[in-house]
Amino acid sequence: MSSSDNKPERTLADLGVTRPDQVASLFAEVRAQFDAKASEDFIEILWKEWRDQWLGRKSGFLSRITDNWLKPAAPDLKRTVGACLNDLRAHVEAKIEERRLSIERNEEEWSLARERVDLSLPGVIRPVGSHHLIRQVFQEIEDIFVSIGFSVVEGPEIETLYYNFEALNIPEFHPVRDDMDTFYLELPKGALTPLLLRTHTSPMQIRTMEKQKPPVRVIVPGKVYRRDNPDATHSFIFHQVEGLAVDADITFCDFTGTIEYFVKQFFGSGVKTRFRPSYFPFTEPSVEFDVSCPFCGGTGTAASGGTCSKCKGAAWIELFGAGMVDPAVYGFVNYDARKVSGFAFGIGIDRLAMLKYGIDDIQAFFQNDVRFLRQFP
Ligand code: FA5
Repeated sequence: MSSSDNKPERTLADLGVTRPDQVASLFAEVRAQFDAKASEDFIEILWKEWRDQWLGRKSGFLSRITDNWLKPAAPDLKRTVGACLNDLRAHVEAKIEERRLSIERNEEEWSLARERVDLSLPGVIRPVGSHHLIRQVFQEIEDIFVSIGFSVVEGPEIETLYYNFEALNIPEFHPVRDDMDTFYLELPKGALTPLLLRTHTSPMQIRTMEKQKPPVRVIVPGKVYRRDNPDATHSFIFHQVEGLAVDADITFCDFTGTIEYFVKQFFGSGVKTRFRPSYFPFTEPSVEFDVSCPFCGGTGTAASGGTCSKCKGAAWIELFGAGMVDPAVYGFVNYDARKVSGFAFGIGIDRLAMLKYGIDDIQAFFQNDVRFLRQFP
């Protein structure tokens, strides 16, 4: 009922209603107005407002009709007003309840619809991370060496001069230090010994032998640091895997056989290895291992007929340094050089990975460009 149409606020006498048929048509008018509203769409809050407007105890339309129409009605109209009011009340209450139920039903349907799981919808794709290629190559190498009896150990990246140089037979003014004179840590005044970021994983040869009596068979994967200017094959952080085997009767044949086994497992049985004399202060004799170029099949000629771009026509690619452990090193770890022998190697992992996976620039490993990383899931 509109507020301008405030008939329930006035008495029947005021409204000029004096006959029962006028009463009936007045109630019909009120009922029509109620019905017009009852067919509208309700949300719960509007339904409550509507309910109170009609059924509110004091100011609801039905209470106003009771007070203003029924109570003061002339005796000859009272019966008709009473009957019409009862009809109207029953109608209003039933309709209001009906709408309440329908609101409740709608809400249930809504919440069911909201909660319904549509299994036909595409799933949420959560990107799964993967290991960095360097980590994967570490794993490949570890698997190969573990399968022939080596164990994996790790060591500190911050080293003393003793482990990084001296115990490896590199005394203070040895020219080899020039390449490796590298990142020193700023220490508080009075610190006992300078510390540096290790330049190779070889200090772990010493740390391992200090802890363990022969036989020793370990590999040491890890990060190393050098003051090298970055270019396509140099980085100031890179990765190595150190290897060390020491026992009562290890020979040069054991050494080359082990390396050959590793290289064939890693690159495939088609590759050949060779070694050339080299020099490291902590191995004697020292060698550089080369592998026949896996890209041109060790011919130096690319499939197109031109020079192989990977080995530059040399047919061989330098792999890593190695050698038989220099007896002088055993002196630093209290091994009896007359009773033991062994070999050691230090593989540069970044260059090895570049070679195997055809990567042209070492810097790609450190740039974290997902377009690069995604190529090695
Ligand atoms: C050494 O570091 C010796 N410790 C290896 C060794 C261990 C010899 C045990 C004998 C016995 P070298 O300086 O050559 O050796 O480095 C080993 C490998 O590290 C190189 O073959 C190369 O693959 C890699 N490497 C060296 N410098 C860099 C650099 N700046 N960036 C990326 N890789 C490097």
